[in-house]
Amino acid sequence: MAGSSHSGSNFNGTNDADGRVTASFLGTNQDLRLRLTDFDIDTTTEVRVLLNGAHLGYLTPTANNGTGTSQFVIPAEQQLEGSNFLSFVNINAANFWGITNLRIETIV
Ligand SMILES: [Ca+2]
Ligand SMILES: [Ca+2]
Ligand SMILES: [Ca+2]
Repeated sequence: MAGSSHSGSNFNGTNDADGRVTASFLGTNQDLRLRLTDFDIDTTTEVRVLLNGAHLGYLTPTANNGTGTSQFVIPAEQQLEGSNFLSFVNINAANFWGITNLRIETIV
């Protein structure tokens, strides 16, 4: 995973220009949970999340210019063997937003 680095626009000095950030993880045969810290998510549809190109959900809104937490379940049957790709896509590349602290956990 991308780990604790910051991605996005105007989030701790980030300047992503196209509103799109990607990350990858290795597939497993278990259900997984993706957790991350998000920044300045102003609406329920500001940032869409895709798993291997398929819709997974949206980042959870935060206070204006604030941080929050988003989490998603990634069922075993939606994972590919080997590399899996997550895309975070802002509805408007000019928006301020960000993600950090991406973590993939096994659901026990
Ligand atoms: Ca980008
Ligand atoms: Ca925003
Ligand atoms: Ca804002």
